[in-house]
Amino acid sequence: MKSSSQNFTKITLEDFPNLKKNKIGIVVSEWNKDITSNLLNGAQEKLIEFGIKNENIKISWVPGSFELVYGCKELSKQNLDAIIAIGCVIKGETDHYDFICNAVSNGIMQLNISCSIPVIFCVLTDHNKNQSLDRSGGKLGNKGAEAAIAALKMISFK
Ligand code: DLZ
Repeated sequence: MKSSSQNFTKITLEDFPNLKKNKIGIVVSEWNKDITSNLLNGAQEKLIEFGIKNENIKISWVPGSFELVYGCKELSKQNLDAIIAIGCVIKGETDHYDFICNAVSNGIMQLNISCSIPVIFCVLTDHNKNQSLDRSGGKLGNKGAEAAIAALKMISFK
């Protein structure tokens, strides 16, 4: 299996020596829950591996990826250091896929402009379920774990 962090510069525990007090919000979409649950597990495990306390990870569920933006906006009012938005949009027979992908990616980009904390984009936008399975703990790693690393890097950036 590919390393979940191979697209990023390699990091070690020493890169993030003191994350005991940092708080991270994760907003997760219920749509395609089998996939988003795996992404959530990947993110949570990676955050804990690097020293974030489990009680400092606030997880909130929303119905679908379209609602991730509102969920992240609400969580951004709490005392958190970063937010990860987790969703999975799979192409169907209509244009719904394009509308949701555009809305959620633009919405999260806007939050990154308006909020004082980073909002990490962990939304799979796949053409079929196999692509999503490959990226949520399958042969292409776990994008949730990659999103967790991105969140930690952005906390240290700040
Ligand atoms: C309606 C819909 C469809 C067709 N497909 C997906 C999807 O693949 N992934 C996803 O996260 N959500 C989907 N949704 C639900 C929308 O995101 C949203 O929850 C509803 O349109 C209600 O606003």
